Amino acid sequence: MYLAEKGIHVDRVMVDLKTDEQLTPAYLAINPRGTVPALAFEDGTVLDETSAICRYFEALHPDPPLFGTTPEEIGRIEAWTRRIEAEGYAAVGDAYRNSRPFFADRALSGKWPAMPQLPGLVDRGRAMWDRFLDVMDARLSESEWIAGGSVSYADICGFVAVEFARATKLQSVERPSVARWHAAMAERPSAGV
Ligand SMILES: N[C@@H](CCC(=O)N[C@@H](CS)C(=O)NCC(=O)O)C(=O)O
Repeated sequence: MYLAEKGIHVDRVMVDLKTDEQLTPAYLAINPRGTVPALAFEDGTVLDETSAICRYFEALHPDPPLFGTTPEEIGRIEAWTRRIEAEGYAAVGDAYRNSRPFFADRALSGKWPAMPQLPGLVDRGRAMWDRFLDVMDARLSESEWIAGGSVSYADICGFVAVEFARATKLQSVERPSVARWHAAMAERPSAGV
């Protein structure tokens, strides 16, 4: 979604998570962490974090800016992005990974020693998601976009978190300001890619 917003073309290879292709020797030779996405350079360097990959492209192509330009914008976008990752993604991830039989002994994504599922994290993840949505709703009742007056990487992160929650049937009571913002994000051409 970030690349589409920026109009950046990158050669991409799909990795099929449904068949655990990310854990095959061929993929682990590229990214030993066993997660997607990964950005591989010809010199063998690999970036294995989504935000880091986007920051790399932002440094190469600053316009249109999605990580802010003023010190205040940059700080606000970073603060919201980290919160969405640490609270939103974590909540959905905990509820999802600890409840699906497919992830038995693989409660953490990527290549780890056996990691048992902890059933208590399912309810905790749901409660965390609910609280997180309250915070998002309050923020979006006072601001058009998550980090301020224009769309930013924080909105992409937040949108993906909400989509992930919907896909895992986590969505609870509809929040009016989240709904308004979500509809605006869903209309962006980048949401369709
Ligand atoms: N913090 C990493 C997380 C990457 C991650 O966990 N990706 C998931 C897909 S959304 C994955 O690779 N899962 C592999 C697995 O479940 O084994 C990032 O933002 O790039």
